Amino acid sequence: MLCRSCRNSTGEKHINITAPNAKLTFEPSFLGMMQAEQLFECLSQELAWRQDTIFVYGRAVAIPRLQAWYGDSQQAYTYSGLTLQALPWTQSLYEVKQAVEHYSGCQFNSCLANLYRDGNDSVSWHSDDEPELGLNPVIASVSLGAKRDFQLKHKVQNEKLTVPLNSGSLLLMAGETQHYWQHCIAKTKRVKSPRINLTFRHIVMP
Ligand SMILES: O=C(O)CCC(=O)C(=O)O
Ligand SMILES: [Mn+2]
Repeated sequence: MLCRSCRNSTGEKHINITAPNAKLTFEPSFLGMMQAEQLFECLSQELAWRQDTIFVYGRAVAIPRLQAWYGDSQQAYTYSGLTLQALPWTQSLYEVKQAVEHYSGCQFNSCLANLYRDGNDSVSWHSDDEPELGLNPVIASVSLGAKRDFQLKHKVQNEKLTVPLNSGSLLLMAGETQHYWQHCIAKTKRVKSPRINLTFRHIVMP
């Protein structure tokens, strides 16, 4: 897998998003349009999408999206009382991981994949701050398919940001971002088509 940014060594396409207590780098064309489209088709077939439920106040609630968890062997990830055991990397997911590592200079050992079937699917406000991600984690987020707004809000200051995540884009969140900011993908009537998001993470083994 080739990514356009890796071939273009000028680095001019990076957007460093300036916000307090955040380190956000956005690369709108990490993958070419055709490449992103092919990858979307491939991953929508290839990944083991599952409908998970979480427990909210003791009640099982279906989460509003499908997801799948991949990674190096033995990786498990727990959030909201749900533990996902990592499946072994598929060939195409592994190639994306390598491209993201090459671009970012960071190593990742797992990936949470989300499939938003349409604008009715969402992820609510949260930070990627689970203890197994360690202090100041780098989260690398690749988007494929429908464009969705990634919203961020500062936990203390009255600051908000919206990054429209287009197909083929890469958003890197690093530094103190997860301590100070929450993010979400809100439901929207505007979007009728599906989107896949891949968040590459490094899980610290206990
Ligand atoms: O779909 C996205 O862009 C965000 C997904 C996300 O925040 C997560 O999986 O933790
Ligand atoms: Mn997140």
